[in-house]
Amino acid sequence: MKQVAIVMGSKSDGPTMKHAAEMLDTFGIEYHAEVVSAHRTPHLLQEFAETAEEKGYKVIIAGAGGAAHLPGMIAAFTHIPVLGVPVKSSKLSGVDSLYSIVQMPKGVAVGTLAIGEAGAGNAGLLAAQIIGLNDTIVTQKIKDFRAAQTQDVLDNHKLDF
Ligand code: RP5
Repeated sequence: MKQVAIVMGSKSDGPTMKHAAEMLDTFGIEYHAEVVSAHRTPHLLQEFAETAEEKGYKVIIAGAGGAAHLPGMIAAFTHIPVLGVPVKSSKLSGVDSLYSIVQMPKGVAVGTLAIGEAGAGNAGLLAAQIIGLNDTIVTQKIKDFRAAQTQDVLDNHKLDF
């Protein structure tokens, strides 16, 4: 069963959001991915969010750029945790995306990640950590991933210059 949904405002967000997908692949977590635009397909957004629970999603990762209303509007229609990824925009480098996502009104939550690839990757990691709360195999894979990352730094921390 696909426990995570990755949605994005445009196909142009794909190169960023694929980092969330790759992180989920690392932990063997299946996901559904599709384009859902808050502004261009508002009725699809509502239908997606309102049917997310019956589809079995446990976490929704939503990435968008510019006037990035997608994560907040999905959160408005569902109780499922939403992780928002601000995609780097061409005009304001993603600060607009970040501000559009992060400042939610109290009572409707979006967990906002960093701008761009790091945020998308960490959204995938955070989704895996949430899934891992009820999945010991996923949790062990996350522990192994973190240990390998630490070891890689320790093995390469001496500089020659
Ligand atoms: C947002 O507008 C999308 O999330 C995307 O980041 C941005 C630009 O979309 P395109 O014009 O490239 O489709 O809705």
